[in-house]
Formats: sequence, C-alpha cells, structure tokens
Amino acid sequence: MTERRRLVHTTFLFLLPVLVAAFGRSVLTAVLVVLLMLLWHWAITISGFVAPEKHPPLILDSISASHFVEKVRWNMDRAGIEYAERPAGGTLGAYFLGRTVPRLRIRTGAVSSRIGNSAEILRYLWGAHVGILGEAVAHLEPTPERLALEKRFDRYGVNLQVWIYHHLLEDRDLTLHAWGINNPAVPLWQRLLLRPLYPVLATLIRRSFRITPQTYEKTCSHIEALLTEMDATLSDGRASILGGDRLNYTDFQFAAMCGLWLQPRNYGGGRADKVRIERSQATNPMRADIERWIEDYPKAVAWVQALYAEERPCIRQTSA
Ligand SMILES: N[C@@H](CCC(=O)N[C@@H](CS)C(=O)NCC(=O)O)C(=O)O
Repeated sequence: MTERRRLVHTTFLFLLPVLVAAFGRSVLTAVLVVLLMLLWHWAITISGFVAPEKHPPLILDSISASHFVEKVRWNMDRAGIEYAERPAGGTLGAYFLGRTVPRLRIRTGAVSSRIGNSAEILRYLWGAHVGILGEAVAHLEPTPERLALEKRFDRYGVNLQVWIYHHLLEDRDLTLHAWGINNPAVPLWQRLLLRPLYPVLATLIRRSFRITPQTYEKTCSHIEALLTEMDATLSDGRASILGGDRLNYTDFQFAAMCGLWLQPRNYGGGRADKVRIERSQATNPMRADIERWIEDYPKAVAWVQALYAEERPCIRQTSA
C-alpha cells in the first residue's frame, strides 16, 4: 500500500504549474521537472514492494453513521474479525472520489485490494474466513434465501437514504453533525471542508437521490410495506427473520437498517456515538415518522431493540 506517498505526490503535481509559473522557469526546466515527477512516481511504485506502508491487514472505510457500514461492521464484529475503521466526512468520498462506503481494504503482503458494496464485502469475508474461523462465520453463509432477502433489505436501505435526507437537509447543523463534523475520528481537514461545501453537497444529494415531496411519499410507502411484512413475520416470536433460532447476517442487516431511524443505544457498537442523532434533536416531521413507525410496527421494533441490546455489545474503538 502506497496511498499516503501517492497523496503527497499528487498534491505536489497539482502545485507544479503554479511553481513553474511563479518562478518564471523555461520550457526545458518544466520538461525536466516532469521527468523528475515520473521518476518519483516510479519510485513510489517500487517502494510498495520494497518498503510497503504499515497498515492493519483489514481497513473498513466508513462514514460513521451509515447503516450500510453498520451492516458490515456488525457482521464483522459478530465473527470476531479484527479490522480498523477509517471514518470519512459524509458524502465527500462519494462526490469527490466516486466511492461509496462501506469499502474494505485488504492487505496481503505487498498486495492491496479493495472491495466496495456491502454485499460483496460480506461474500469476501465469508469466503476468506470460513476455512479458518468455521462456526464463527456460519452467520455469513450466503444461502439462496438469505441472498434474496439481503437484496430486499438493501432496497429498504436505499429507501431510508431518501427518507433521511428528505428530513435532514432541512437542518444544516444536524446534517453536518451526522456527516461527522463533531467526530474527532474524521480527519480535521475534512471536518473543516464540510461546512463551506454544504450547499454543493446538499444540492448533489437532492439531485442524485431525486428528493422531492413525491419521492418522499413513494419511499415512505415502500418502507412501510416492508415494515408491515416484518412486523407480521416476527409476531410468532421467532429469533431469526428466516425462521429458527440461529441468527444470520440478514438479521443483523435488517436491525442495522432500522437502527438508522430507531437509533438504539448500541447502534455502531461504539463507533457511531459521535454522530448520533437523538430523537429529541430530529426535526418535527422526522420525529413524527419515527414515532408513527414505532407505534405501527411494535413487533419489529421490539425485535430490533432486543437484538441491539443483547447481540450488539460495544467494542473497543479502533481507527486506522
Ligand atoms: N450498495 C452500497 C450502498 C452504500 C451506500 O449508499 N453508502 C452511502 C452511505 S449509507 C455512501 O457511500 N454515501 C457516500 C458518502 O457518504 O461518502 C452498499 O451496499 O454498500
């Protein structure tokens, strides 16, 4: 892994035209500097083999509040897989680097790989650990019915993004808080950028999620249809949504997705405390939706709360 070295190189690259112009250097000097930059770039590539940067073997790129991150994080914690979490300021990665979170970075010797998309990350985790950890990752086994349910819960997660931004963007400070402006684990330069960039980021979110009163209504009806179904399914007292007593990754996924609006005490397992939105801080319409859902779906809500209380112990904070 040579990311930090590449970051220094890229920063210098962007400064170069300014330096060459400021010092009034000739074309020949500029060409020489370009050759030096190429040499530096090559040296960084070689250094990845000769003197790789020190990183934990598994790094989870995140934004702390994300329910998709919580889906992966909970399943990793459950399996006892060691990783370091690296939180970023909300939406910066998406709109400036084109990546979503969760993203898992894996270092194997001098080779580094990245996996985006929570579903693909869970498939990797199961495949990479089943031979070593056995039973500890049994909850990650991707059976056909789990895969089908996971897709539905991922759609629920996307609907919740529309729902939450519809409400949150009405309150700039609350949105910035959820994005990590008060979270010391987010790099300071990102926290400083969030506020001035807010108008641009908010516009991009409204456009990319097509947030309008109509999409909000439609989204709420999808969310409520799924909650109605889960409420009925869980009313027979089963432990796992798919039946039986053994919990699997789709159970933690559903709880993680609901955790976004229900905010149980252990949401994030200790890693999202600095971005929590207490119900009392929510805007009135947002609180009204949450309270309506709590009242209308008591079985599903009680199940999620119990799962968080009993199966989501707070873990030690580890950051990359
Ligand atoms: N299909 C993706 C969805 C992930 C997603 O939408 N993540 C959001 C956070 S919940 C994100 O990356 N937002 C951009 C950002 O905040 O940088 C997955 O399952 O991981």
